[in-house]
Amino acid sequence: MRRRRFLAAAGSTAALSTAGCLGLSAGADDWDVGMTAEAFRPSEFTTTVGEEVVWENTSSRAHTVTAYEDTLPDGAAFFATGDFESESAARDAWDGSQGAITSGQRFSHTFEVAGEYSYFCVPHEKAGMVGTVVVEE
Ligand SMILES: [Cu+2]
Repeated sequence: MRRRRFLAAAGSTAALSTAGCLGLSAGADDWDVGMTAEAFRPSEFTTTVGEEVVWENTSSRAHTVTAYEDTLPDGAAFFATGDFESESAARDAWDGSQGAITSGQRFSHTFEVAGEYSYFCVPHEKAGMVGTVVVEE
């Protein structure tokens, strides 16, 4: 989504950082992956190494973005809303709000290793709320 890069460049450079949960309110259409009640949209997103991917909770429900740890490419960093260090920590901590991003909040992750990354939403995994980020060289 090239448009986001242009907006990010033209807008406030302070708005986006490498921090995990940015907590910005919905504003410019400068995110890559949105969310519905039980799905990531798009469910598959392609980017390139070193690019920041931004998720925004465009729904009214609380969600998480949590990597499937066992499927990470070799050498790739684990990522999750709530800054958990592992998938099991994120699952264990879930109580309805721990690690969640709520409506209008954002989460970002910069992918430094090429490959395919699968992730899910802790409370809605069983409903099929899973996604993939494909990171190309
Ligand atoms: Cu969810």
